Amino acid sequence: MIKSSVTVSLVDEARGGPFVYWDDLAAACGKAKGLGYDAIELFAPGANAVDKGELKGLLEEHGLELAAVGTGAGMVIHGLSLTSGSASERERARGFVKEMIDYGGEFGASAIIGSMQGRHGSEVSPDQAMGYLKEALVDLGHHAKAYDMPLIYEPLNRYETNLINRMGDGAALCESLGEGANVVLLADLFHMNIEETTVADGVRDGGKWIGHVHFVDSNRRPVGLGHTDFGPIVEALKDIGYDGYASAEAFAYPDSDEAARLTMEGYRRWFG
Ligand code: LER
Ligand code: MN
Repeated sequence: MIKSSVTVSLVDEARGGPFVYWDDLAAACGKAKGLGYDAIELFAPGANAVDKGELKGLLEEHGLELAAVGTGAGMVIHGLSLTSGSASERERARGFVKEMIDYGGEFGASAIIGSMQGRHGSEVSPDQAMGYLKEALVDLGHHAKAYDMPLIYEPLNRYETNLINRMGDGAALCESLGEGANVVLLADLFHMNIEETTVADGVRDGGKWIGHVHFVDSNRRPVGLGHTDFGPIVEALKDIGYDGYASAEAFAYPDSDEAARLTMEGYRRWFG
């Protein structure tokens, strides 16, 4: 059974980014429950941003799960990257992610490596960057084992990373690390719309490695407001036996409430 989730951002520096609810966690939890969501996905400034007791209380009050926690604040606030040319910065990046793994882990939620993967460039060759990325994923996947949760790695479109853009390459990376590395893939339907031959083929290429889905339309607006043909994608997700979250990571377009409502309508149509 694929479950529904909606993103909540508390990161001021990410304003305008693809998150449905903003700023007010308590209000977002109330609204998510009101629409029938199973979970929220939290994008927070860091592991100390929301008191764990407060989050636990809100989740319990509204009968919600924590689907996953983002780690991108390490990049957007602190400029950290797991593939930086500086060893000390790579170490700080890993430290930031480990704190987020520890935070989410207590709620049974995985941490997501998206923009924290960084990119290769003048100081770091493509081979070096891939080496750093693999080392980091192995270390962080190992760290996540303490919570019996996998680490989620997200291939991004070419404008956000030059490391891994397609599900097939992500699957090859996971394959090279092995099952024991405890790393799964995030299939973000927006990035895939840019990079894959067809999004459904991308889902099949990711196959058993896909552990999380960002459920969004072609233009990063809520499901139903772009040109994505969801039928074949949903078919492919069923074929690979996916049973994680369909998490609304979309622009708050036309506003947060409508984006959340439209995504739930799409979720019920495609997975209900
Ligand atoms: C970034 O574009 C993205 O899709 C997020 O899920 C990662 O931080
Ligand atoms: Mn995403």
